[in-house]
Amino acid sequence: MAKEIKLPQISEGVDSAEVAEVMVSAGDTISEGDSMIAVETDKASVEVPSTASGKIKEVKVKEGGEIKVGDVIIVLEEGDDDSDEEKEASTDEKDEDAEAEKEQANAEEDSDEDEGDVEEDTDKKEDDDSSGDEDAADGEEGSDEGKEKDDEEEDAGQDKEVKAQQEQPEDKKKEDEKEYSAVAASPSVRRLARELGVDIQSIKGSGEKGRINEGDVKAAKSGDNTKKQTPAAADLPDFSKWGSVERQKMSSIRKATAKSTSGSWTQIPHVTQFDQTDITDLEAYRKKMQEKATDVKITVTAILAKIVVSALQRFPTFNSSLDIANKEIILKHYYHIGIAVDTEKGLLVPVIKDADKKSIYEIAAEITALSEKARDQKLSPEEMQGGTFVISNLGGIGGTQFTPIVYHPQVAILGVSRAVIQPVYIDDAFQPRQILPLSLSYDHRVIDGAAGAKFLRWIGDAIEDPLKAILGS
Ligand code: CAO
Repeated sequence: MAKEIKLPQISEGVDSAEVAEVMVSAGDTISEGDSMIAVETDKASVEVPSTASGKIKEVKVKEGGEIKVGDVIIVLEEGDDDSDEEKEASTDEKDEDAEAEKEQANAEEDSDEDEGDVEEDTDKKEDDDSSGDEDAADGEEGSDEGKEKDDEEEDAGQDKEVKAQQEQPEDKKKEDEKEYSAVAASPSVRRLARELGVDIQSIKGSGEKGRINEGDVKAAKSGDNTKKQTPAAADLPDFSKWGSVERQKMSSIRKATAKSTSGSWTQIPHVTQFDQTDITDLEAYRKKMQEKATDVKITVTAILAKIVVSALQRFPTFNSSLDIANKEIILKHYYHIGIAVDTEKGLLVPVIKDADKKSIYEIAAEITALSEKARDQKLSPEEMQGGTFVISNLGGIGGTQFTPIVYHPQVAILGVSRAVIQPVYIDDAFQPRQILPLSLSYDHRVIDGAAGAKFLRWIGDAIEDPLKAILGS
């Protein structure tokens, strides 16, 4: 009898996840509790065990795909609950031809599905492209109508090129997927590979038709049984030619950071403005505040969050997003400040909601609570959403200056480096003052250089002389 094994609720508030690894294939015999797939969410990476035993009739998920709670992962033929390795091996061998046929059929089915995806994606890209072309046209003189026909012909040619460029990686993806589904190994062998941290895709199987056994995995771990990485696979040279290398899977946080930073970097024309401010008096004030607050640590970041909110209220464009398709700037009337937090697994940016309505004490307590949650990987998606501006304080770690990347779809980010005591010439004499370096990166489509310099100077002035900043000189 066929039984469908579905994705259970992985964790609270998480309804979908990315399939990071498929550990089983059609024809494998699996026992209850054996891992079928590994999924990754923003918060964690989880292996999903089977809730029944039997022989796998069909694997319904693909590596890299999205899966929702309740979606079918595998279809089992129940009753074949024999986890004995010997039997498993002979069953595997007997079924190998049928399995290969099934894999071939699956691969063909997948490639049909993929073709649908390519068309859908291409259509979407065409839409995106047309808005991009519109923007480009806007920047030119003359009527759009008069140019329309020429533009259409030109666009058709460009679209063909875009399609051709897009289809290439898709074809390669199909090839990669076929290769993945062609890896033949039992669940116990796959488990061993995971335990040893060996990428099963890279192992050359010594069994019949390239089947991978335990010995192959162990040999791969010691480094002498891996398939040669073709440079084309990742568009990289074979680094192992020059010395020993190790491949590490990117964590979900690393993947999310890679996606968001490269999206921001490619979409946003960045400018970074540098400045510095004398934080000596503010530090003295902070220490006084700290004496009154025994249960919360008043930090530079918390005070800066409050000052930044005042700056955003005076310079509303910095608290906006650009809607390029509609050629509008969306000004937000709320002040949700993201705080970049360094965690063992990578960068996370929890958000202090309505920072304008909170005291420095409340903001300080919230930063402590959210950064602890971030480091324990306990942040909920809501706690990381809705930010309007980010503060990235690297000063506790060190460095003299850095250029932060704007957090798309926001338009600006404040970088804070390490405050150091420096001699400053005041009233005909050098005096030791604590100087805090600041850097502001912004989207030049929305913010001009003069505005960037004024915004950052206002923050510097507010730190040095709050009364002057608030009341004006
Ligand atoms: N200059 C000098 N010292 C600083 C400082 C600065 N700019 N900022 C903080 N410090 C000091 C603090 O005073 C504190 O010293 P004490 O322990 O002696 O009191 C120490 O550094 C540690 O600060 P903290 O971490 O307790 O508190 P914080 O509010 O300043 O920082 C947080 C909180 C979450 C911003 C920080 O822990 C963090 O993760 N920073 C890294 C952010 C990051 O990775 N950014 C890069 C993102 S890429 O754009």
